[in-house]
Amino acid sequence: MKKGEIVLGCLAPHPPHLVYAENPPQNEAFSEGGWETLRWGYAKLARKLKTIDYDAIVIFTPHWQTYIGTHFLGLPEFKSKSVDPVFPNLFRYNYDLKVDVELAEAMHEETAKAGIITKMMRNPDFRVDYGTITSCHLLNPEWDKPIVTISSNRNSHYYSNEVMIEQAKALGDACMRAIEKSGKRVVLVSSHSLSHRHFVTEAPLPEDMSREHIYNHSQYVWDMKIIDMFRQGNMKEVVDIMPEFTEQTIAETEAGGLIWMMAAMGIPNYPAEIYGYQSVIGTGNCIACWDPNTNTRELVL
Ligand code: 2X7
Ligand code: FE2
Repeated sequence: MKKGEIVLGCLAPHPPHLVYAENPPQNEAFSEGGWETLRWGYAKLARKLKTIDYDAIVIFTPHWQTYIGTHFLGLPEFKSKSVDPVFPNLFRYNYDLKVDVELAEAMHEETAKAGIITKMMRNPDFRVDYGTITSCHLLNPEWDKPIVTISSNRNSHYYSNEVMIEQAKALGDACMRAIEKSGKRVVLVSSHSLSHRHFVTEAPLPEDMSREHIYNHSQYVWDMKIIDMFRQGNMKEVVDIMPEFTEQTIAETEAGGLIWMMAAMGIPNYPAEIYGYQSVIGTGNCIACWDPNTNTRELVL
């Protein structure tokens, strides 16, 4: 069997506002739009994905939080309504998604072999988190590929950002070994914002773009510094600076998604493709991807 490989790694932020703004038939809420810079960026990345031959999407989400170990979705189908606990006015999404259970089990097995506590989620009534749904919807609105969701073990909170990084690296290495053995072509997705200070009161009309701006200037400067490293292909430095960035900007990188993805991809030393940056309720959101294929890698923005 041919060795499996990671064909793309995507940084895919998941504010539910972006799905709300798109008005897809799955979501009950209605909007007049909003956050176009991010939505148009997503549409461009979704078009690139359509040109790539791949078998499954593997997504790491900070909104499925597990306190004992790392969990993997482990049933072929999950179908229900996902209601955002903070923004039920924006996000009440009817999902029906397929899971690549074979790949999830292979990653679970390699993760256990690496000494990480891990479990398969086999509860048919389990409610899939809105991070998974939002990022997957915007990357692949047709939902025509199976996914694997990986939970975020709360290492940053239980221990420290440094422990989180070590654990996320070990998890990324384990997932890579499983992908290689599977023979599959896989897209990785790290679902999160960058800086994460946000407003505490919502505008009367959520999509009123006259109210949207970054929370404060220092958050913006940090985000730009990190994005510049993405552009330079300096992911080793991003990994090194991650504890400080996470602490200073309360970033959603605290869950470990970016480090997990970078470790699985061998810490890329080539430039990321940047698809957009915009604030959502004051948080900093960047859409980016790392394309290991030199023939298809582009300078997007
Ligand atoms: O989960 C989120 C997020 N990460 C950023 C912005 C707004 C809402 O939800
Ligand atoms: Fe989030």
